[in-house]
Amino acid sequence: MKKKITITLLLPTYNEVDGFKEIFPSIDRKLFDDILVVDGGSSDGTVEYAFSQNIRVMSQIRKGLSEAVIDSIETINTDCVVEFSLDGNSIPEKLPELVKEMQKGYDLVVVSRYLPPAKSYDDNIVTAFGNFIFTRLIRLMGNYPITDSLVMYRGFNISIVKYPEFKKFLIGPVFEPLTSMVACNRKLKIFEIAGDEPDRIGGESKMRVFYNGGCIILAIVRTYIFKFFKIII
Ligand SMILES: Nc1nc2c(ncn2[C@@H]2O[C@H](COP(=O)(O)OP(=O)(O)OP(=O)(O)O)[C@@H](O)[C@H]2O)c(=O)[nH]1
Ligand SMILES: [Mg+2]
Repeated sequence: MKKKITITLLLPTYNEVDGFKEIFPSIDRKLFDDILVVDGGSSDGTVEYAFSQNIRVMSQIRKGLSEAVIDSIETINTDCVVEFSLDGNSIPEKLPELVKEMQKGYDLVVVSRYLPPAKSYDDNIVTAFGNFIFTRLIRLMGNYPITDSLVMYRGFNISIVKYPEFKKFLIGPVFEPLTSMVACNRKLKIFEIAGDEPDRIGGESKMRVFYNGGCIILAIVRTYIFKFFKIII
């Protein structure tokens, strides 16, 4: 019999108690082998709520969302991780389908906001344009016609973050696009499912559009240099 793929639901949080309380009760915990909250120092009751739900919580070690995610993965023992944003941007109804596809052995499964009929209600003109350009550039690295390279809502095999270029190119908030870059460039098994992105619930956005954009461009350039010259710089 084929071995079951084990999956951790990873929930990065930073002052996200409103969304947490609204969204978490509709997540089917049985889909996952483990659930982990990695918290960035919330002071709004996020951690207390996580404890009340019997969820494992770790405090992030380094500053920054991507650093929180990569460091927390070091503590995870499952084959795969599903990243989920509790700010209302990720819809829990897509989790069973996402897990089903991960069980088929895909290395990366993305809940795309741009795969028809899905739509993002959280985008503005700048983020929509950035998503479009970055995704086109990353799509050209591989064979799979990806439509969303930036969304947090995705599942991936932990082996993706173990490639030498991954840790080297992870500078700034580029964790998710880098999983797409490595998967495309290495011709790993990718799949996308369509899923709307509703507006955020409560709390505040911590994303800095231009800083994020600059860091993503740097990672794209470095991945292309790696692709064509086989050097990691
Ligand atoms: N642990 C940790 N979590 C964070 C940090 N920054 C953001 N988060 C969480 O990561 C998720 C996504 O963060 P957002 O600020 O919404 O960023 P975004 O989704 O890219 O941007 P929006 O367009 O505003 O939704 C949310 O659940 C946040 O609470 C951080 O520095 N550390
Ligand atoms: Mg968000």
